Amino acid sequence: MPLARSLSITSLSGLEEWDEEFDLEDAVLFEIAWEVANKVGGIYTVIQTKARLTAEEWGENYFLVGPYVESNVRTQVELIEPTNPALKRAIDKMNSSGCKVYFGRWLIEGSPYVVLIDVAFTAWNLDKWKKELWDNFSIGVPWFDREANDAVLFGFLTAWLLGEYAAQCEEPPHILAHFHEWLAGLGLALCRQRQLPVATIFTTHATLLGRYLCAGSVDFYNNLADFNVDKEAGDRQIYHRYCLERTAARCAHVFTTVSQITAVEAEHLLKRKPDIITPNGLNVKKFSAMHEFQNLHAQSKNRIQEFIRGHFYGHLDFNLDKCLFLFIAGRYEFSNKGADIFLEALARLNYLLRVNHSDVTVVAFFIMPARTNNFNVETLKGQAVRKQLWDTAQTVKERFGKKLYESLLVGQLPDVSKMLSKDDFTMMKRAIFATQRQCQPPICTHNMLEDSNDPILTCIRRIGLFNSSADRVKVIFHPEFLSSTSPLLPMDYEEFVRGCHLGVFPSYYEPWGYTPAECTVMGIPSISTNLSGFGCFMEEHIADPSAYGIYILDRRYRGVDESCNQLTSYLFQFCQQSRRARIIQRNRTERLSDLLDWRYLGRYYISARHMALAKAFPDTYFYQPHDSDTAQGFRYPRPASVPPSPSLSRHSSPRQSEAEEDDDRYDEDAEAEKDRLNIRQPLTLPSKKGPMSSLQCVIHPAAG
Ligand code: G6P
Ligand code: 1S3
Repeated sequence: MPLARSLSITSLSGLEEWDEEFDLEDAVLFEIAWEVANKVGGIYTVIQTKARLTAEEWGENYFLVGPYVESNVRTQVELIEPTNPALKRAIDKMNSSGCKVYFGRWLIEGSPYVVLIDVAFTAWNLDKWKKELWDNFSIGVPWFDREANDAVLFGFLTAWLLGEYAAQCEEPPHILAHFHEWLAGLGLALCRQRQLPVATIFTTHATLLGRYLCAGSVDFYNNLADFNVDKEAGDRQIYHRYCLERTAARCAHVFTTVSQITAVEAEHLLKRKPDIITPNGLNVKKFSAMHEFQNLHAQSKNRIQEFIRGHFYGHLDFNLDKCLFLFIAGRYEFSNKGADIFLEALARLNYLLRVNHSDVTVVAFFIMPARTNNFNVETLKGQAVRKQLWDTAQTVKERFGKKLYESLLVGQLPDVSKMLSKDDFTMMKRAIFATQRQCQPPICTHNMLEDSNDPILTCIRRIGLFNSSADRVKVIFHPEFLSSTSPLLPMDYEEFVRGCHLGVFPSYYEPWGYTPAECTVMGIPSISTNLSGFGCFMEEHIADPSAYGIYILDRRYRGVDESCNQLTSYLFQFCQQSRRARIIQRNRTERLSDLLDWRYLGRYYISARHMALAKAFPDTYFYQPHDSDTAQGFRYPRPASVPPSPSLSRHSSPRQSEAEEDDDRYDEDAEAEKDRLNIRQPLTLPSKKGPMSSLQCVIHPAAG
């Protein structure tokens, strides 16, 4: 009996309605990725956050397929018997033929089913399968490339699973298999070569060659059309990986990528234009109290301030209440992620704040994992000294309180000069002496293994940002991901982001970029670039992004030095905002979160799936392209509270008069309501231009 499953996505604070009636019949969806229940990078976030929506749509017919990694399974997966009879027979058959395939529920939102395959257990097949790969696709994988070997095993095993499932179905099945990234791509190519009844989708989250070329000194975007791709891949010893990636892209019924900029890259490097863009979303948490996220900011900021008190002990000659926390976080790719121009801009900002006698101090955090052998002593000592000062203050406070209480009990006002004893003073003096320090507060919180040639430290040595008293910009490099169990900064990443004022992500190579998106849904402004998928997406969907705290740096049409100046001016402008202006801006930023919610962005995945089913099974499914498939229909207007006149609108970030500075009690509700009403106006500007057109233009040389 065919199941009629379809999804209707309704309006989210003004986003256009979207209804798609599409009868999925008896289709079954397998979503295959190396990062299913296995955190490596951004693809994990895509799969994990999207699961709830996909499970709502596909119910019992949705299965994620990934590698079996015991440590992950122990903490994230509940192993159970397969629920689908045909799938159970397929898994049993594979297990009786020398494989180890597990079935369970992934304990995340949506609790999707997972099929986890132990690739190492079937490594005995590797040579045989490599030969088959060579015979059928002429792709030779060298023995020493462990990741590529895993890709071969995973590919053959997933194709085996899908083939076996098809064979075990009583009726001819309608299988839809969505493969993510080159590591999972071979399974797709094998499905096509074996002519399995499977509709296939391949999503690339970054191209292999793009990442490698950008990390070098190549002028990537201006030469996209001219690269000799085979030679470039060969020169970098990734030709076999590149072939696996390109084969998957070429064989798929539907090929997708996460942003328009990566679509253009894929068209040139993988030689296929994506059929649809599938931007990345997030699971947006909505608080019942409207300003709860502002309170969370204040709470998390207090915790960061505590850390700063310890880190800068003996040098706390700046006002913490006028201190702004900036951060960059992510995979440690120094120039791809823009850490290079961020440091340079910080040096320029330091100069500007000094010459303008600003009372603002900026602390810039670099959270990028590098090789270390643990925290360094000076950093740990800082937190110990802070703790000691706190304990001393508590002891003296208790003694003081006791004396005060005793005096009040006998009906007398205390003699204040006798409230503290000699011992109390000695204890306090000793605590103050302990805060003396001969060195500057450290830049790096850990002992780096490659200290002398680490790119961030080398750059800091060159630009001379050493956390000296005269510096208005201080730098802290934390070369490890954050954790709530850290003895230094016991906060998880989300809490930390909430407590900061601005995320800075001036990437040169960034197919999407989850970090600024995460900032946005937490109401924290961010800087991204027009070379990142996120930046381009926001530019396209928001009339005045900076008014919403979304600063988009131009790295496409400007040289490195010019981009760096622009970044400096964004940072300087940000430092000049009053507290009240920052609060208004955070409210606006948070209002954009619906745009990044899977409930809105999930529609592109849905379209891709319908498109693939209709291509693979034209007798059963029909697909009518939807207007919004180009991801371009909707545009947020300028906030109504931003002055409309051109002369006044130069600063689209909120600004106030001197009298209002630092007053954080203003009518947020009225301001928010004004903007919300504005958003509810009929939405205009559905762009009819093709998905790629905005990128067909000259791009300024980047590397420098
Ligand atoms: C939130 C809190 C306010 C606090 C403000 C600090 O909005 O609700 O009580 O004053 O954060 O903002 P700032 O940008 O100075 O960290
Ligand atoms: C990739 O991860 P990355 O940080 O190596 O995939 C992510 C998810 O699609 C994407 O957000 C990111 O830009 C890519 O680079």
